[in-house]
Amino acid sequence: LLIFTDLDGTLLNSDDYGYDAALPVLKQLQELKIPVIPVTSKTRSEVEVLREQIGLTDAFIVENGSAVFIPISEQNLASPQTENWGDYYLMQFGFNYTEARQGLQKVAEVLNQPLKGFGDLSEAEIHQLTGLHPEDVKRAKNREFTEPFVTPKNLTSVEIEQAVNPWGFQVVVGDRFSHLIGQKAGKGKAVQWLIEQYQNHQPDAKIITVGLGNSPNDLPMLEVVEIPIIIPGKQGPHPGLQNRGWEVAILSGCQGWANAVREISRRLDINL
Ligand code: 2M8
Repeated sequence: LLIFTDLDGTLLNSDDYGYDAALPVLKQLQELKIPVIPVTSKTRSEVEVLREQIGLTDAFIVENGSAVFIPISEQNLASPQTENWGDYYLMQFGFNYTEARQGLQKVAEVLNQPLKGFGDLSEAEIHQLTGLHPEDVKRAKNREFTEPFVTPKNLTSVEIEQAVNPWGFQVVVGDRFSHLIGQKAGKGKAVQWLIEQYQNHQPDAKIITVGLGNSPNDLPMLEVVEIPIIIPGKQGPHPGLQNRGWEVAILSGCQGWANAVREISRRLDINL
């Protein structure tokens, strides 16, 4: 069993980024050596802190599927495609941050209007927009592959997409920002690649994959797992995820996450 999970609004509450209700289940999963793999818009620095706090040790996918970080302790998941990168093996799918910043500038020129990326916003501004603690703002700003920008109100998503495509980028709309990411990146591609690494390592094992997400930027991930689960917001599931016949957790945020994972495990005869 592999559990892929979005963070904001899924494992973490959307209002206060809390995760306490999920801690007992997370602990049991770790004891059973069931990998819990974050798949998020967040940066490596943000995920590293969270992994420490909640006791996760497995691989993780950052910046909307731009990179997979595999801890060196999980050497069996490394492949000829991965590179040694500090304490990790890195599989990069997207651009680097300098390229993403240059991309945003070019797109702003084409659209003939300023686009405010994280690199243009002060820490105070990001704090105000996200409610992140100042220390976490620093980590969110410490980007390596993608640039989130404030979605311009006067343009449609099609217009933005058309402006970024010729430069090799795509736009992923997150909970609060739009994210400029490489066309070769994506939550779906990164998750699929990592599933293949697990499968290559255990060719005879029947690996069951679960994915949990709350917003349309999780669609590509939910489409490549066997058991997709939607975590609803306070007003119910996101309209962009409805009518797919996928299971919807009963509660929002970390509570919904914990209940849903317990329920799936029970059905798979895993005792949490
Ligand atoms: C950004 O990501 C969220 C998640 O969907 C968004 O687009 O609203 C990222 O920049 C992330 O690094 C940051 O932690 C988060 C804070 O809300 O915003």
